[in-house]
Amino acid sequence: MRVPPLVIRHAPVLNLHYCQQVSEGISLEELQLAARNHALPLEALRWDITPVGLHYLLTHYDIPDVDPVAWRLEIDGLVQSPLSASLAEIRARPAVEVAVTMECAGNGRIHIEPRVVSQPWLLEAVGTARWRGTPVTGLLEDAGVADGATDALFTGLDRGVEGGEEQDYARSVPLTELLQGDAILAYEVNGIPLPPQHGYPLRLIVPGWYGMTSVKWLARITLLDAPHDGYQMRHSYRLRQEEDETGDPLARIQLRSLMIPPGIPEYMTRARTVRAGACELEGRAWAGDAEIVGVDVSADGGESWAAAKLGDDSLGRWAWRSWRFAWSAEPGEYELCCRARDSEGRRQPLEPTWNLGGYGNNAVQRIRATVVSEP
Ligand SMILES: Nc1nc2c(c(=O)[nH]1)N[C@H]1C(S)=C(S)[C@@H](COP(=O)(O)O)O[C@H]1N2
Ligand SMILES: [Mo]
Repeated sequence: MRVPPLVIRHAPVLNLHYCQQVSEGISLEELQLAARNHALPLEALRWDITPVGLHYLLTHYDIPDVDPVAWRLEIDGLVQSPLSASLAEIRARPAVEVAVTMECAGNGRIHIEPRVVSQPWLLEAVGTARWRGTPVTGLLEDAGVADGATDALFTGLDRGVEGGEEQDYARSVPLTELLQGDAILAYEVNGIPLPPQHGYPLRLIVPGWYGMTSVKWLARITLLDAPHDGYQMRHSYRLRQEEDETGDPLARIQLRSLMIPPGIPEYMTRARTVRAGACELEGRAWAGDAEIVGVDVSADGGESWAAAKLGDDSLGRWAWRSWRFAWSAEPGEYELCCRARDSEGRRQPLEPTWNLGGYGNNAVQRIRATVVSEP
């Protein structure tokens, strides 16, 4: 049965907190997705490493029920010797732990006009975790990459219907990326075995790439002589203007910064009330294809900017950087913004650009705040 397209009109909520007009409201179908796939509460940006239950989630179909004893990882296709490994065998391999900021390619989608209907992310589809596992390269070396292999297809155990096609969730990654990069097959997150929602018992983690690449509930790695042409490659996760256009595949995470909303929220609207005086604004900035070199802050909706102080890079190259800015808040109405700069000379755009899937919108965050001297 199709869920009736009941329209929920809450534009003022989004207006006040994000200063963006959502013209049509969101549908019950979108709410259904949003309830399953939660975002990072912005105040959770305070932690270097996102506590597991606060990391964002995106699961296209159902979380599969995996028996860890029966489970095996198969490696086949263009390899010299196909492999099959148990969880214990994978855990016995050389292990690495890497802090990775992961972000959904659809993050920011709700702010793109005209509206794109899918998982209705605001700005918080991001999180940073310490993933522990074994490098993908070691397993590929053991299987032996055969001549002609160019891409590795990662297939998950979750199955569903999307765009009218029944499918396993599956995505391929160019071998050059895997052989040079820091991709791992992870069985732990933040020191605990992967919880069901994050891909138990094993998932791929491709640092620096948008989240769709990091296939959860991994069952099989198949080496191919071309990129996989399944739905999640051919149709989803491409920057396109038209349905019949091929477009460019989404790959690495574009630069973005976010701010912890200061002060206290109003329950429904999330509008902020800030006490006048010294107010430390803080947040995080990240990019998957460059280094963050600065973050600028504006209190007047982007008219004027001042540089924030970047924190250290102790989490490593694949994780976000903290930033802080000393704001002396005087009574009045403000629109707070933050804007990252990267080592390639790029800055976050002030406005989103439209594309069919609503991907890659890294336009600056805007937070309305009222500064008051008395409660
Ligand atoms: N098997 C499988 N892997 C998947 C997905 C999925 O639906 N199924 N979603 C992808 C998407 S779109 C994202 S953004 C990330 C989210 O990872 P997380 O839920 O652990 O945060 O997982 C990716 N891996
Ligand atoms: Mo995603």
